[in-house]
Amino acid sequence: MARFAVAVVGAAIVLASQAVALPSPPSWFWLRHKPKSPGKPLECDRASFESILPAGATLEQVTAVPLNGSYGEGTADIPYPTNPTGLPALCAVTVRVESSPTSSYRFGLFLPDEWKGKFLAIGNGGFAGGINWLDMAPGPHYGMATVSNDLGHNSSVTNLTWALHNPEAQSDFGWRAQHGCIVLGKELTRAYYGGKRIHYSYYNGCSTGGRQGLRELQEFPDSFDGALIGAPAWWTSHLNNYVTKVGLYNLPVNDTKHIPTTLMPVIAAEVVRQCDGVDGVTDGIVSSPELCTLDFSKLLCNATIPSNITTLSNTTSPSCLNPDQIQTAKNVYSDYYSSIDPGKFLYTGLTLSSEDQWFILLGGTEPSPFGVGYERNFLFGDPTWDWRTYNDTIIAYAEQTDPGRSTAAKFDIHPFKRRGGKMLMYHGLADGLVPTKGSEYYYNQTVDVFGGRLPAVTDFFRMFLIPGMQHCWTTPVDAPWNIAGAFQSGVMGSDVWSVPGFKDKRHDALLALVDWVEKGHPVDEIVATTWKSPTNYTSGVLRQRPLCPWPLKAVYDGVGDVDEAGRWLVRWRAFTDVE
Ligand SMILES: *[C@@H]1O[C@H](CO)[C@@H](O)[C@H](O)[C@H]1NC(C)=O
Ligand SMILES: *[C@@H]1O[C@H](CO)[C@@H](O)[C@H](O)[C@H]1NC(C)=O
Ligand SMILES: *[C@@H]1O[C@H](CO)[C@@H](O)[C@H](O)[C@H]1NC(C)=O
Ligand SMILES: *[C@@H]1O[C@H](CO)[C@@H](O)[C@H](O)[C@H]1NC(C)=O
Ligand SMILES: *[C@@H]1O[C@H](CO)[C@@H](O)[C@H](O)[C@H]1NC(C)=O
Ligand SMILES: *[C@@H]1O[C@H](CO)[C@@H](O)[C@H](O)[C@H]1NC(C)=O
Ligand SMILES: *[C@@H]1O[C@H](CO)[C@@H](O)[C@H](O)[C@H]1NC(C)=O
Ligand SMILES: *[C@@H]1O[C@H](CO)[C@@H](O)[C@H](O)[C@H]1NC(C)=O
Ligand SMILES: *[C@@H]1O[C@H](CO)[C@@H](O)[C@H](O)[C@H]1NC(C)=O
Ligand SMILES: CC(=O)N[C@H]1CO[C@H](CO)[C@@H](O)[C@@H]1O
Repeated sequence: MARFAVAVVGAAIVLASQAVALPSPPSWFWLRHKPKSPGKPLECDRASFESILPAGATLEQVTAVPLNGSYGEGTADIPYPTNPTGLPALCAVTVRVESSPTSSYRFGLFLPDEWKGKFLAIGNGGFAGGINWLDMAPGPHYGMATVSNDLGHNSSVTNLTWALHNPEAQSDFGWRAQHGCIVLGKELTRAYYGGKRIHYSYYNGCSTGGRQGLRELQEFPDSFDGALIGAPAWWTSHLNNYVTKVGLYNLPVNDTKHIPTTLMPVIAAEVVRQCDGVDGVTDGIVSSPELCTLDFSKLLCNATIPSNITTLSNTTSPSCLNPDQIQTAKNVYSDYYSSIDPGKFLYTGLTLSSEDQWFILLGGTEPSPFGVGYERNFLFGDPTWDWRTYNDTIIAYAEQTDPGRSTAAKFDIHPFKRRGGKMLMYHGLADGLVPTKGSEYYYNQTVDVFGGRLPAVTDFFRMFLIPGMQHCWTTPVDAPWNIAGAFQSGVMGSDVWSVPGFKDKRHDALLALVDWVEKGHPVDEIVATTWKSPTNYTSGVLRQRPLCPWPLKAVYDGVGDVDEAGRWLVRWRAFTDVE
C-alpha cells in the first residue's frame, strides 16, 4: 500500500499534467492467485471471490440475481437510488478497494450468466459519488460483464465537500477509481468465467462519464476497444470555472441585467422562430445553430417599459428583455476569452437552442455548485472562498494545479488508435450545461494533433451532434434524441435497455460501436428516436432521424415523411476550411 501512496504523491507534484503518465496499480493490486481450478467458472458466492481478491480489496456483497430480478443499493446510493429491474440472470458483486492509506473507492460488477466474452465500463455524472447501478443494467442485456464505481466518495451530484483538503479523494475522482475498477473488474471477470479471455472491452458514459472515459483512454489506451463518449465534461480546469463565470453573467439577481428563469423559455421560443428554418426544415428543431445569426432586437422590450423591471409579474409586456438582459444573453452565447491575457481562449459559449437549460447555470442566487464547489473544495481548499471575487486568472491556476488530475485534455491518442481503438462522441445541440462547442473544440484539437487531416481522425474517432437534445438526454422540442447513450435508458424506465423497439446497430450507438470494433464497419450514421411523450416509449414513436459524423450532416430530401429517417440524406456541412 505504501508503494502506491508514494507513487501517487510523486504524481501529484507534477504540475504539467499532460506530460507524465499516471502511475499503474501496484503489485498488491493484482489478484492474490488464480482461481483454484483453472478453466472452471467461479460460483457466485462470497467464498469464491474472497479467495481471489487482492489484499487491498474487500468484498462487500455477492448476490445471485435471478432472471427478471432487480439489484442496487436503493436510497443508500445517494445519486443513483433507482435499482434496475428486469435484469437477466447475473452475479452482482460489490468490492471496496483501498486506493491510498486514507482513501478508498467502491465498485459494482454485473456478471451475466449468458456472457459474450465482453466487458463494459460505465461512467458517473456531475460529482456523483455512488455506483451507477441503473446505467449498468443495459450491459448484461448485451451479454457484457459491466462495472461502475463510486469515484471514491459518497455524495450527491452537486455536493463537493468531500474533496476539501482531500487530495487522495480528488485523485480517485480524477482518474484512479475509474482505472482501478477497470483493471480489477477485468481480472474478476476473467476469473469468474474460468480464466476465459475478454475478447472486447467497451465504455459508455456521458458528462462526467464522458470525461472519465476520455481520461482512461488517454492514459491507458489498452483499457477499451471502443468508447462511447457523451457530452464530455473533459476540460475540468476550464469548464468548472467557466460555469462560475456564466453564473456571474446573470448575477446579482437584483441587477437590471438579470434574466429570470421565467424569461428563458421566451428566448428559447424566439431562437426557434428565427433559427429553425435555417436548416431547411421548419419543425421546431434548431438543427444548424451555427448557421443562424440571431436578431436580438426582436427580443427587446419597447422603451416605455422601465429597464429595472425584470420579472414577468412586473411587466405588462412580459415576453421581452431589457438592453442589459440582451447583453447577458449575448455573453452566454459568446466564447469566453481572458480579460487578463487578451485573446486567450478559455471556453466556448453555449449554443443557440440551449436556453431551456440555462436555469442550471444561470438560475440561482449564486453560481452553480459545479463551479463554486470546485473552486472552494478542489482548487483553493477554502470553503469560504467568495465567488464574487472570481477573476480570469483562476483558470491558469487551475490548469497548472489540475486537482486530482481530472482534466482529460491529452489530445494525442495515437496509442489508442494504434491498438485499433474506436471512439464515438456525441453531444446534444441544446445542451445548456456542458457547451456543445467544447466537444467540437476537442475534436478540432484532435484533428490538429493528427496532422490537421480529418480522415486521419474519422477512421477511428467520430462525433455526432444531436439537434434539440439537452444535456445527455431528452428534448424540449420533440427532437429525436435517444441513441442508447449513457443515462438514456435509465430515464425511460428502470427495466429499459438499448432503444426500445429498435435494438439494433442502426439505432443503438453502443451496438454501432461494437459493429465498428468487431466487424470493421465504420459508423456512418446513427438514427435517433423520440416518442410522443419523449421519455415514454409506450406513447409511440414520434420521429426518427439520422445523425451523421461531424462535420457531415443529414438533410431532408424534400419528399415524403420528414419524421422518417429514410427521407434524410447525408451532406457536407458548409465548411470550406476542412477536407
Ligand atoms: C418481471 O418482474 C416484474 C416485477 O419486477 C413483474 O411485474 C413481471 O411480471 C415479471 N415478468 C416476468 C416475465 O416474469
Ligand atoms: C452513503 O451515505 C448515505 C447517507 O448518509 C448512507 O445511507 C450510505 O450507507 C452511505 N454509503 C456508503 C457506501 O457509505
Ligand atoms: C454534503 O456532504 C457532506 C458530507 O460529505 C454532508 O455533511 C453535507 O450535509 C452535504 N451537504 C448537502 C447540502 O447535502
Ligand atoms: C442588490 O442587493 C444588494 C444586497 O442585497 C444591495 O446591496 C444592492 O444595493 C442591490 N442593488 C440594486 C441595484 O438594487
Ligand atoms: C413594441 O411596440 C410595438 C408598437 O406598439 C409593438 O408592435 C411591438 O410588439 C412591441 N414590442 C415588444 C417586444 O413588446
Ligand atoms: C425603476 O426606476 C424608476 C426610475 O429610475 C424608479 O422610479 C422606480 O422606483 C424603479 N423601480 C424599481 C422596481 O426599482
Ligand atoms: C483573482 O482571484 C484569485 C483567487 O481568489 C486571487 O488570489 C487573485 O488575487 C485575484 N486576482 C486579481 C487580479 O484580482
Ligand atoms: C472547428 O474547426 C472547424 C473547421 O476548421 C471550424 O469551422 C470550427 O469553428 C471549429 N470549431 C471550434 C469550436 O473550434
Ligand atoms: C406512457 O404512455 C402510455 C400511452 O400513452 C400511457 O398509458 C402511460 O400512462 C404513460 N406512462 C407514463 C409514466 O406517463
Ligand atoms: C411593483 C411590483 O409589482 N413589484 C413586484 C415585482 O415582482 C417582484 C417579484 O415577483 C415582487 O416582489 C414585486 O412586489
